[in-house]
Amino acid sequence: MKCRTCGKKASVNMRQHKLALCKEHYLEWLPAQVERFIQKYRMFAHDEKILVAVSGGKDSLSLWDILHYLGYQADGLYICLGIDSSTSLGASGGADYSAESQRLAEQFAAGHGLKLHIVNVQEQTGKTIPEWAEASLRGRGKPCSVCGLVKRHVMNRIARDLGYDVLATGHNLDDEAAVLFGNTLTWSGEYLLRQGPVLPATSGLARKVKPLFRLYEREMLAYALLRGIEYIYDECPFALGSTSIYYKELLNKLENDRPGAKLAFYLSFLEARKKGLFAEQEQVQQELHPCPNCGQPTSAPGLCSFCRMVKH
Ligand code: Q46
Ligand code: ZN
Ligand code: ZN
Repeated sequence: MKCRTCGKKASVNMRQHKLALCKEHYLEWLPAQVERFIQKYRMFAHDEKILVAVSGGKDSLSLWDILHYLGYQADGLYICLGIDSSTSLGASGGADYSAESQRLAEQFAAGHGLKLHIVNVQEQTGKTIPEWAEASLRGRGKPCSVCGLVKRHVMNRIARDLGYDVLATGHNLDDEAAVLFGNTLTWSGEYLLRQGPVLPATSGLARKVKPLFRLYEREMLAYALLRGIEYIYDECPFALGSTSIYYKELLNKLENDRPGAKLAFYLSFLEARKKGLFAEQEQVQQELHPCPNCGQPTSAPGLCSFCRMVKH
């Protein structure tokens, strides 16, 4: 297989794009793609301040790397969840997941001269994520819903308090297609409506964007490896056995037989939405009001779910 640009031996072959590239040209191609999507979906401009949610994994670190390379003003935010080897709740392995991912995020920031904000959930709320999950779920189920709630709250707060215009996350096409697949199986109109590469700023919350949403997981993996980015290889121990991993595997089977199917699935959804497939749901948007404690918009009467959880 030869590089389409220079004819040298290719390092990455992308069947879905009928494109093979050598290392040098792949490392030029991928950021150029990201720039094209930033423009096409009007994610942000060069004079805006961007906050990248960095987990220490390959996608978020690569996103930060690419935005820096493209000349955007992007700072990082690492949220320490307190997931370590003492974590119970049925998770196996993942020894010191949080400590190791924080070390890698800090190492990346220092190596590139970038600013990284660090928020420690335990210091801020008195408990780690597994402890919050234990307290609110009493050992039933995974801590992921609590974790998602806390991460969203912290990201919104930091973006608002420090004056960031945009919050960027490293979700790739495989992540987005798996969520879409799950929402489509149940035709969850409300969730489908909230899916997309750009969530406009509302009620004092920064705009949320996913600049990698059209890139396949394996394209991102190739980028991180070829760029020599050191990232945490293990997933969070609570991700093991999740339905989203199962959906990813199903979609990979489909992709294997029909290269490009995953991307087509996601892009057709965006197209259908643009044509008004969910117009009805769009009209019954929930009324939001600011939480009397933290000021973040919420649909719940009284305190938002985060403040309710932390106050108890
Ligand atoms: S970090 Fe948190 Fe994920 Fe771990 S506890 Fe679940 S939600 S799996 S992206
Ligand atoms: Zn080449
Ligand atoms: Zn609140």
